[in-house]
Amino acid sequence: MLKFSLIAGLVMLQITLMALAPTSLSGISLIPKPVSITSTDGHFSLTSKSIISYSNQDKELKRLGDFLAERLRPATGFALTVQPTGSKQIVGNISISLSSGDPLLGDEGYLLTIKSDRVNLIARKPAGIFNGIQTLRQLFPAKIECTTKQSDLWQIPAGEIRDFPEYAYRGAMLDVARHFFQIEDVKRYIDLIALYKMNILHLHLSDDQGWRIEIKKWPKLTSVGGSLQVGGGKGGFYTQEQYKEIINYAAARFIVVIPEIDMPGHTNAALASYPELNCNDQATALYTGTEVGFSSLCTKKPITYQFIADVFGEIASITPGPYLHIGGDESHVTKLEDYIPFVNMVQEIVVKLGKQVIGWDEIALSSLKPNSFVQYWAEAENAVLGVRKGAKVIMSPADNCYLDMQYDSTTTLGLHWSGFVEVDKSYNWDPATLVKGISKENIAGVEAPLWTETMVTMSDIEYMAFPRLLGIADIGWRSPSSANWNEYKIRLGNQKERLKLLKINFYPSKQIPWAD
Ligand code: IFG
Repeated sequence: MLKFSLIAGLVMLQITLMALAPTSLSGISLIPKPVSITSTDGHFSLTSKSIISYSNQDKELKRLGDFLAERLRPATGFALTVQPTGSKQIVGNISISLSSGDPLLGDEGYLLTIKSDRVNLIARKPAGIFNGIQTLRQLFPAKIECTTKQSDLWQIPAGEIRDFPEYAYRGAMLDVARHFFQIEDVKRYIDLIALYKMNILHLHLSDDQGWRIEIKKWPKLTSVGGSLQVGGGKGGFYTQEQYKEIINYAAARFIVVIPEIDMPGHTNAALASYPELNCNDQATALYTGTEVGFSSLCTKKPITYQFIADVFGEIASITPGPYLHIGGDESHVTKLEDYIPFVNMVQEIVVKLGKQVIGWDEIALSSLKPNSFVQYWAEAENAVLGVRKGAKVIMSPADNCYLDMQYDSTTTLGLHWSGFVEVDKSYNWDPATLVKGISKENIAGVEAPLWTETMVTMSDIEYMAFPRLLGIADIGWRSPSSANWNEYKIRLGNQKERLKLLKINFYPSKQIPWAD
């Protein structure tokens, strides 16, 4: 009798769980929204016997197979061994392989085919496999993100997802200068932006309140300039070894790090560290307030350019990515006739180092080097000027993308100089039509800056970045024709359990129908 009731109970559990499983592949809420999803009958079940196989004895694919296995093992409790293809093929396999068969997929796209007996993930490049893995994670029930074994049915409805990004540059910026964030927080931010297929991390490494990267030739930049932060608390900085650790952690997730050393403005930390960088040869006091636009390197002094060459020289030598960000914003105390030749000189230094220049939109006032990017944040006419001078634009309009803008007047963190930015405002904009004179072919992509004048902890960062960052990630990836707030807000609401299981301290906006 007991045996019978036990079996009956298990059958009931199976039926209940089956009932909860999504009925079709296209019924699953994915962010970013894939380009195309085709549902077919049946479903794939991951079981304790499943293995992850990778093709061509490719060590990068082996690493990606391990990355996938490490994300699926905790919640499933399955061994999920990672083996080269050719080992015995059993039902329940996940196979990953490279194939140049589908040119439209580009470097970051993928083809994910889910059949009842196997899942095949194909891409032209490893980055595509990585993006397919992020989608695969979202196809399993949200409990896949648990760190302990769950008694869930690890099923995915059958079908096919063919996917590739709209923009090549899909970024998030983290200001570690106003408040310093330890390397663990930066790595967590990298993990979180990678979940949503972002591929750029722009680190704002210096400002009036702090210098956060070791420069061996100018050690007081960190010993003095890195000692404090907004509010007067203990600051901090990354040694070059730690910076390289961040670079490698990001690279393993196909994220390029863009270091920014802001100049000529936003430089009080440097000016407080070295008297000779000041026109009057007197070091300024360290600054722990939140005003902007009051500082400037001394554009007249040759030592200023030696300083810049040393700084960017050391940073370029430990930055594999092609870009250096020179800032250039809010140089309110630098005369325009000094600002323009200064920015021209800095661009020469960057290009001599073999890197591409990125700057905030004000740098468009200078004569831009080829292959430069202007980052549109406040003045559309600067960005349009940049386009006229042959630059590409990174779209970061403060009205939509600044994650430090308060959601509304009750938000205790953040600022509101660019207005309140609720979740709909960060989603309801189209980079390709926002500014007259800037069209799709002028745009490198999108970036969501997070300034930290008012943010002290990772929890603060998560509260302001999530869920708005997901909308900007969606804009960067999806095809523009799929822009639809009423559809998106439901898709976002269905991410609730996943966000909670990832322990993300997200803002539960009232605009979103958060799923139970
Ligand atoms: N503008 C400043 C940032 C920061 C921001 C806060 C840019 C390019 C206001 N410059 O945004 O340093 O203070 O919202």
